[in-house]
Amino acid sequence: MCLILGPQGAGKTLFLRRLNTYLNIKDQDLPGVSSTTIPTVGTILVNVMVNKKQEVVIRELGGAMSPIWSIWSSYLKNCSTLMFMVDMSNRLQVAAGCILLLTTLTDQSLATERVLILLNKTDLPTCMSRFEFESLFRLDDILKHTKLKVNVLEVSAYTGQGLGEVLDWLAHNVIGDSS
Ligand SMILES: Nc1nc2c(ncn2[C@@H]2O[C@H](COP(=O)(O)OP(=O)(O)OP(=O)(O)O)[C@@H](O)[C@H]2O)c(=O)[nH]1
Ligand SMILES: [Mg+2]
Repeated sequence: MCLILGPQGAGKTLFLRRLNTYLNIKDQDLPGVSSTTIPTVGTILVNVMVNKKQEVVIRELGGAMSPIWSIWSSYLKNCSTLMFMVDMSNRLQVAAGCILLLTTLTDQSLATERVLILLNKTDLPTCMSRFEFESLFRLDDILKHTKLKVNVLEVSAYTGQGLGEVLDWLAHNVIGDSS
């Protein structure tokens, strides 16, 4: 099971909706699916075809659950890969998201070493750059002191930017993951 977490409104639901239809939509420059969402209450499961043969089940944990850390933490025990999403257009949330991300990465229950950080909403003019994010989060320092295999991708759930790379990452990291 792949897990996707991140603060409220980061774009997880729209992102999963886009991933779910990505292989079937010919013109990847168009949003293709409705961008109207409602906040996720609890969790939702989405099946995603990562290529023509391989399907992955991804569980979203609604950001509203993040204050209920014990529940969130219980899902970390059962994940084989983890995606963490941050809204790069919301600078206040990026800072809060960094704390949440660090708490997640250091959680003793985290069952996987394979982590993908998704820097979302890169289509918006107010978005923070990847360099700014990495400086704020001190990603290099963190990676020096962990055995986690962390990748970072800039994406837009709205335009579809980066979705192909995410599918590649899933295809390479969920091999043998049947749940
Ligand atoms: N411009 C832009 N808007 C986005 C993007 N991704 C999501 N949104 C919008 O952001 C809002 C929140 O998106 P959701 O997908 O519901 O966010 P979420 O992370 O699932 O939120 P919770 O379920 O509350 O944790 C919606 O209005 C989306 O249309 C993006 O890449 N670009
Ligand atoms: Mg949601």
